[in-house]
Amino acid sequence: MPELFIDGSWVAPAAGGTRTITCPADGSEVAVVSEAGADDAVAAVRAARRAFDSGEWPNTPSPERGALLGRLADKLEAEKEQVARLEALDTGKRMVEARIDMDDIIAVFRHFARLANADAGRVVDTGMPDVRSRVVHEPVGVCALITPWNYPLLQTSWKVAPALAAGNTFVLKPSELTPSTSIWLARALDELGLPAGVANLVLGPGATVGAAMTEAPEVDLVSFTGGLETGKRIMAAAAPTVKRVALELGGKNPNVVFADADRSAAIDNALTAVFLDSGQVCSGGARLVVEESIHDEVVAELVRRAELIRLGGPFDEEAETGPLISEAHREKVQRYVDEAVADGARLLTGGAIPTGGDLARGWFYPPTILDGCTGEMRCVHDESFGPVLTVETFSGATPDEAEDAAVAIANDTIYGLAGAVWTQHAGRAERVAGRLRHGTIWINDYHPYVPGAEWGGYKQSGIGRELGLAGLEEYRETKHIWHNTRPAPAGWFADR
Ligand code: TXE
Repeated sequence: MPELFIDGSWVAPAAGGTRTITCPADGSEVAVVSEAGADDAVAAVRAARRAFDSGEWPNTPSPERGALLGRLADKLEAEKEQVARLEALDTGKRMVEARIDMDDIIAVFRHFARLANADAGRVVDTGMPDVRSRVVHEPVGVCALITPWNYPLLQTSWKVAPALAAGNTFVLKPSELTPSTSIWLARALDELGLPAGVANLVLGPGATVGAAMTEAPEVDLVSFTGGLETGKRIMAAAAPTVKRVALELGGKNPNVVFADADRSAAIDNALTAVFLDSGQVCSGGARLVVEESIHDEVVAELVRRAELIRLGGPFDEEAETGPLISEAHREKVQRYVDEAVADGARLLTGGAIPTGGDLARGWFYPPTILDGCTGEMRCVHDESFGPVLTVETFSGATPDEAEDAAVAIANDTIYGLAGAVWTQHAGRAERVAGRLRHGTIWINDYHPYVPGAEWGGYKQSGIGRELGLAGLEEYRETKHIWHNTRPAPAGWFADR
């Protein structure tokens, strides 16, 4: 069966293209899937338009829309192991992480299943007894959903679940590198009886398929998660038809450690912050900003622990993290490290591609720590999106000055997705959390999130929010309805 899902049918690409998907951990073939062209994307967008304009889904009662998402969560729960395996093979990540991703995805579907019939609108008091004024929510329309490769089905669930809960139709384009779980999703929605044309799936490269979706005049909203440069291109492509855009464009996230922090918790979490999923996490804590007085001790311990981290493929029970997504991505990470060293950063560990044993078959890169970094270095202000920790220090003649210095460094970035502060001083924790210009702040923790809380970036990390209630509102229009129950002439212009 071909893997494009357009207007309720599984169809082959018009030009008959295919793509071989390989596992980044060992280069083995995972699948050969259909590869769409721009024409297929346009056909999918038009199907979604028809399903929105004349189909039943936008007018399906919201509790029914929510119930479908609940059944989708049940289905994923039942098929969790199989879907986790698909995700692990496409991304190279360990099965244990893929299973955690599945649990997160189930929670996301359930969150939006619950929200589907929440917050239906509100009545506005006009102060006029004969006028009923109310604000109602309606679906935005046709959504183009474009997702990346690091958390393929999770990022997709953040978009598909609210899009469906709000009554929209959509065309989904996953990363060309990791399509398998999006194919599972389209099959699941088909089996659950979603009307034809509501959910459409096209597979293929961003430059052709993705661009056709963002340019199509029939699309009302583009929701994109990916790199900053692609995000700018998408905004520009959406501009001529003034589409709504929702963008999550990654971050360069500071992890600020004060001298009074719980040392062992701060060090242990600093490792997870940056090396989880080999650094391919938009909220990864790739910038350690540490108070000078504890720098040596913290960094020495980080280096010791980083060198203990075991790399391996999806089914290696001993492995603690996996490969990078592709050879091209690994080369990019290596360039950042080489350039940092040339700029004066001190390479304390890592920094070289493994050449022996099983690791040589995949796109592995070792946990890497660069000390003596400054804000001018590209490795500090650009997203390397690999297992690379840069270390910057701060100090001050007084505690307040140290606090100001830490905040200044942590905010010195064009991004603003996430950050953390480690201190046992409650007042300092709150003050710093309040001053950091990032969309998520962890105090004495790193990485956890819940579907009930909004996620998204300040500054160039993006536009809009996913999850929470705002994550549903992205997919809703707001309409004001004014009803005069006692019509009368306005009398503004004279009746001559
Ligand atoms: O991402 P792209 P890439 C960052 C990270 C990484 C960099 C580049 O720094 O190194 O981005 O990664 C589709 N019109 N993040 O090149 O290009 C593409 O097909 C429409 C952060 O893999 O942004 C894929 O489906 N779509 C991030 C999706 O965009 C286009 C996660 C993401 O790919 C397109 C991943 C176009 N012109 C990478 N060009 C995060 N925020 O978590 C590409 N695409």
